[in-house]
Order: sequence, then C-alpha cells, then structure tokens
Amino acid sequence: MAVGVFDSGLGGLTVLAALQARLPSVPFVYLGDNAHAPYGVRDADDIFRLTCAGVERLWEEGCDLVILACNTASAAALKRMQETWVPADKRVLGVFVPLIEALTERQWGDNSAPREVAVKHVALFATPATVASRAFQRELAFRAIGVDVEAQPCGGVVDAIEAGDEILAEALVKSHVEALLRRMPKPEAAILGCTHYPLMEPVFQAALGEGVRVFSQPRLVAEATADYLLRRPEMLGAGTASRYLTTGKPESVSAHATQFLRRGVRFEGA
Ligand code: DGN
Repeated sequence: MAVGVFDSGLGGLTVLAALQARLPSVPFVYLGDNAHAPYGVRDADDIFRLTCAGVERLWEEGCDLVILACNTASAAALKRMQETWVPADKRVLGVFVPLIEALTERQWGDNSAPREVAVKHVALFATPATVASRAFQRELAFRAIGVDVEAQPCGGVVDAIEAGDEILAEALVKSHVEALLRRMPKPEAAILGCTHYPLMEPVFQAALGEGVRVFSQPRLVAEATADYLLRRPEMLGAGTASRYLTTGKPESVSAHATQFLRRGVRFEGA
C-alpha cells in the first residue's frame, strides 16, 4: 500500500520531502488540489467538501492511510471528517497532533502526571483560515494543556512564496513576527503552522531571536508517521516509486513544483 499525502497545492511537498527522507522504502502518492488552491481564504464547508474529494481520490489509488499535509484542511475539516465520514478501515491523519506532541514532550513526564510546564507562551504563525479556526488551541484544550497561544494570521506569505518572490515573502514574515511580538513580547516557542513556512524558517528564527525555539512541521510529521507505521506494518505493501497527482494542469504544476522544491517533480492529472 502507498501512503497518501494530500494538500491544497504545493506546500505539502515540504512534508512529503521529509516523509520520503524518513521512510525511503515507503511509496507515497501526493495529491495537490491546485485547481482549488489556496484553501486559506475558503470557508470551512468548502474546505471540508474539497478535502473529502481529494482523500477519496487517494483511496482510489489504494492509500488506506492519508496524511492531510495541509494545516488549513487539518484545521477546518479533519475533525469533522474523522467523526462523520472516514470509514473504519481507513485512516486520515493531520499535521497538528505531531506538533502538540513535540510541544508537550517537555511538559508531560509520562501519560498520567503533568510535570512543571516548560513552555508557557507559544506563538503560532498560520494562514488566516487556520488562525480563525482556533483548531490548534482546541487540540491543546482537549488535552488539558495550559499553554498561552498567541496566533498571528500571516496573510500574503503563501502567495509570495508560490510566486517565487523571496523579497516580499521575507518582508511579510518580518512584519508578521513584529506584529506578534508587540502582543506577546517573550514567546518561548514558535510554531510554523503552515506547509509553506518551513521554507522561511531562518527568516522566522532571525526575526524572533535566538531564544525562541521554532517548531517546524515536516520533520515532526515524518517522525510521527514513522512511529504510526511501525505499529501498523500491515498498512504497508511492496514499495514502488512515489507518484504526484494534481487537479490542476500537470505541466504548469510540475514547473511550479520544480521551482518550489528546487528539484525536478513530475505531476500527472488526477
Ligand atoms: N497548505 C496550506 C496550509 O498548510 O495552511 C497553505 C496553502 C493554502 O491553501 N492556503
């Protein structure tokens, strides 16, 4: 069985690259819903409908495990999908839980007793839709984790990265970080809660200052997926190479992806 990786567009390729590095013998099928990207400006019902359609397409490819490598889809659609839509023989996982586990590993000594909370003030940088959903805060509250989260919607950053405009992307990141620091002067940790932001991690780190620990998703999601598959080896079959599908125009998406990842990627039509 291949593992499905879904994103609204190209950003999930940062997560896929980490998955491929961590799990080199696992075949992946990536689906980018480029025809409907970006999701960050859509409403929750729309994101739910589009995400379900993408996941169904990956099930057709035999991917019983699908990772939503998109914060916006994870925030707006995942819980509803898991509660109302995903059948028992399939799994759909998102990108928040690995981050929360990484944050809390410093706070919980074991599964029962909370230790002294090491991180109290956390900055979250994400798309306007992810911030509006408050999904990250909900996940923390669900686990009774008392962390103070200050969220900064980072309008424009995804578009600037996708347009290859590094100067604009850098300027936007700096101004979003400054806006957050005015409200929360001393975060101990920062979460980059959008698939595109790992590409700007050094800019976030420099703007935040050395004392702030930056949590970036791709590596954490890859580690969590490796743990998950280790416990469920039956979910894996014989390996073949990864495939890349898009709801957009394969040629232009391939060119765009090659520029985005700085290596050749060839998409097929979904
Ligand atoms: N993949 C989206 C995310 O992680 O939030 C960013 C792109 C988008 O649809 N806005």
